[in-house]
Amino acid sequence: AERLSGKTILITGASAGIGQATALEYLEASNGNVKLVLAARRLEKLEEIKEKINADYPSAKVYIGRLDVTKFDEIKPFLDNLPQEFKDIDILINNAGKALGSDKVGNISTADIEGMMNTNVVGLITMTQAVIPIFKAKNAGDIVNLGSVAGREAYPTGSIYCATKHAVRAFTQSLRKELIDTKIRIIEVDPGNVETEFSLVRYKGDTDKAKKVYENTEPLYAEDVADFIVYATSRKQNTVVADALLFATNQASPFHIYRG
Ligand code: 8X3
Repeated sequence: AERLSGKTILITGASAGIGQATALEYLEASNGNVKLVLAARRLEKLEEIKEKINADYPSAKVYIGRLDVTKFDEIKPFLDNLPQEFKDIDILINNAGKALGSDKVGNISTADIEGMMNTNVVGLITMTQAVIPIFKAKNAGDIVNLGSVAGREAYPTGSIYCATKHAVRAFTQSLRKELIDTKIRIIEVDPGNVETEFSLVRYKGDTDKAKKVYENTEPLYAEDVADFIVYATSRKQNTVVADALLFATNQASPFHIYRG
């Protein structure tokens, strides 16, 4: 879309899944006419993605950088140290996030609790706080926060993950209200099941358990969510897709999934 032309887009968790797919979708939608800042912990993965992008879209400008959003002190320096031509961010995709484990309350490890809280909540908040001054200075910019159906409906064995996504939702709503007198758009995208590394991470490498989540379903894929994110951020400036719940056609809640 023409509205995306020349935009600088920062994506966290860009090495895989929805983050990676969103990077590629922006390139496709703009014919390579965007500047991408791809941040993730796995720099090797980002290097592969950059190579592929350089081959497919020679005109595209891509900056990759190692960033762990749970290293809160590194977020602001990451932005400050961006090459000049990537500094003026127009769209922030707060995508980095994860579920860790499926234990019931009483058995959840502190490491898992902190892993989810620090990534999904504190990391997202810290990144947002770091980018907001850039947006306020030009009275423009889009923030897309990746929530989840888990931020609307809490389910057993997901207490912490659900709590983090409810937190994302509350933070997002407050932020949108605070920015009511600006042109900054705050967008929340809440997917249901999406077949990515998500379940493999949740079940800590148990491929059988991870596969079962999507078995006999037609799930959403990362590309489908990416397609929607690009749609949401390329609406006319007077329109904000404030809030969207995104399901595969055969899903209606965390536990209403048709398995034909
Ligand atoms: C991921 C979807 O249903 O596992 O956010 O919470 S679910």
